[in-house]
Amino acid sequence: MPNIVEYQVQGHVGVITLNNPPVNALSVGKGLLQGILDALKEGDHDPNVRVFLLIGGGRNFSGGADITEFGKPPFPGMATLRDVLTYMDTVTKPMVAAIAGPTMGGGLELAMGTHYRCAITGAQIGLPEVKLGILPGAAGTQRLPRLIGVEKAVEMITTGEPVSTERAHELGIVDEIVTGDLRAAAIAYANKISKEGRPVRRASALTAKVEGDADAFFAAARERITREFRGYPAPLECLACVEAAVKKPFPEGIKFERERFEHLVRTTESQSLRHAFFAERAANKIKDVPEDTPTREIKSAAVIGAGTMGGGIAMNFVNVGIPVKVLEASQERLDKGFDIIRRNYAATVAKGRLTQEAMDKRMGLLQGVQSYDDLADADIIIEAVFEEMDVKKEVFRKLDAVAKKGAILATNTSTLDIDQIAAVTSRPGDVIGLHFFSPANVMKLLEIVRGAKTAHDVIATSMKLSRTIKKVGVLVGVCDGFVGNRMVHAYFREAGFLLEEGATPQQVDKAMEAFGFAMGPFRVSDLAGLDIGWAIRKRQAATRDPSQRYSKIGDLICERGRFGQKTGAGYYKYEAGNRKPIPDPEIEALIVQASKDAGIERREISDEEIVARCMYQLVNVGAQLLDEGIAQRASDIDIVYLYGYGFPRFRGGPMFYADTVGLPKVLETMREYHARLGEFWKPAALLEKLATEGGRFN
Ligand code: 3H9
Repeated sequence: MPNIVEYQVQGHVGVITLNNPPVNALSVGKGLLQGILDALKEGDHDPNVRVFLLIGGGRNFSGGADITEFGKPPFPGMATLRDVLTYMDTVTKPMVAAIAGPTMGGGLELAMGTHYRCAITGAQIGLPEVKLGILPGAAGTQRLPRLIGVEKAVEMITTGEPVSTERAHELGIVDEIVTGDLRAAAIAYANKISKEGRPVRRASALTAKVEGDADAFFAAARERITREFRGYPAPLECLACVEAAVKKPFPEGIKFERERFEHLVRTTESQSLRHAFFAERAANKIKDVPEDTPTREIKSAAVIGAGTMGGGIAMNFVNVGIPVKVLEASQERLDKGFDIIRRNYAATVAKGRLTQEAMDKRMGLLQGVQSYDDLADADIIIEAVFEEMDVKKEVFRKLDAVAKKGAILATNTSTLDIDQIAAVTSRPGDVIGLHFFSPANVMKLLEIVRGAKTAHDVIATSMKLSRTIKKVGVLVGVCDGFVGNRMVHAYFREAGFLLEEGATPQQVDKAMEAFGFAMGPFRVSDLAGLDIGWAIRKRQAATRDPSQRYSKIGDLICERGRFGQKTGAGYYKYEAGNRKPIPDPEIEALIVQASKDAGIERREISDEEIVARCMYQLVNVGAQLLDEGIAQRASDIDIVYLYGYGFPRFRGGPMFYADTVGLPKVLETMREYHARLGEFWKPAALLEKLATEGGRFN
């Protein structure tokens, strides 16, 4: 193992190499920053050293500060990034940074503390701190606007989006693009700087300028950011720091930035966003399927069904260059399905987000077929047919007969028992659930459902596939509705009870939207369509326990032919060609009557109660899923909600939200609801346990 920082003098270049795989996070605790500081001091006193080079030992320069150290006690006696940068501003020999791979956050701040930056093609260069609910806290908000101008710096810092090597060169972050072996090229560049006698160039000595009226620029930016980033405090704080770069001298700007950083890092929003970052990565890890499990090759795919779901699923594959055969019963249905896909791509082309050439290439990778025999050579086959057990079983019997050995047989079911489906085949190990969320070409979540007999390499391949097709895969077990839908069922049910007790659809929606959801439950229902749920409820009516509370409001609305936006009316009414929901007195009258018929006296319901009741239903079912082992870990449930249900990221996911509220408080409220509202409110055993023991879900 090389030292975390290696210092070598090559000719007259003091080369400081960062070795902290996998991303060269700038760890204080492991001594990486202390190592850089020591090396700089040593070279500073060495007359043989004329120029410094900072370079990453692995594939990248640095991914930034070590996020795992945030919120931890400081490491006394160890240098921090700010200590290193303060010292760098006193160094009188030129310093060069060699940028490669992801060079982000503190990594870029360190590079901006040097005097010259060279970079190799393929780097991703940015200040993504805002995505973690913080701001660049090591002078990034002060140096970047001085280097590239205020407008562009505001854009980069408030969105957190990285730029390419070439763009960074255009902007003035990178001075020289180098090719070939980075180390050799960077040493040559450093030597050139030294030989030409180029001076030290401190970004801190430059002036951050706004083109035009600075006050007007910041006022407009503040207004836009407030509107765009509702619920997120960091973007506005980033802007305030850039404004300080314009209006205050460098040392004062740094002081201001530091204060705002310290404030943000403690906010619940930042804790939630950092949780989401690690949760997303943890979801890739499966307890009994090690990371080195061999995977099967997926070079071709097949989708059964060219409906909205099947078409959306197929698009994911052709988007990444994997050819797909789409099976339908008739040419007419194939034509209809392909037409929708074509229109979908054409809309993207019209918006300038896809070239016509790329669209043609993708369409060319789609092939319509009408016989199961045509699926024989596919590496993976995903069925997206009608959600009915017998239909699915029939499809799998046919697949078992035609699919090649080793093909993965996947079902897109959102509720049905994978084990029953697998049991009709002679190869249950090859069967898995791949639950895409609608619209399947847009939604990032992929619930990967393992059956009792699903083979480990099929699980590993599916997890890898989720990344290939740019989805976030979460492994779950078999139960009715899996993780996402089982939880959301309780959420919608509760929203219905709230109507019965005194709320209106618009009040519930407004409360949940103020909480952070893009749309409240009734707007979502109207968008998705009410008829499918109604059909399911009618099928289940015979087996429903009559002693359990049941709100009829959803059924009554459907009985009037109101199926949501597609029929121009649902919980709301809609004007033709307009998606804006309009509260409808007819629905309010229907709800009031329904309360009366159910013998419920309507009352004033606070927004706080609406949020608590909807959210804690999610949390309670989440706790049951954990207890039953359907979800591997609480953070997986959070990821399902963040990527599948538009859960506000700044709240970290339902389980993390419960942790931030405090489980004893959640439990106390649930017990109160249990006494008042009945069995659906019985606290889950795991919640009882954790709340009593002072534990957390995460
Ligand atoms: C900052 O810099 C603050 C300063 O302004 C101020 C300081 C005073 N720290 O994503 P991957 C881990 S804030 C700790 O799968 P990729 C990650 O958890 C920071 N750990 O790789 C994972 O661990 P595991 C600003 C980190 O190639 C492993 O590395 N920087 C960090 O797909 C591999 O990660 C950012 O926000 C970190 N900074 O993508 C950048 N970064 O294997 C955050 C990664 O145990 N990082 N890990 O699951 C990223 O965006 C991506 O990781 C990156 C690589 C693009 C770098």
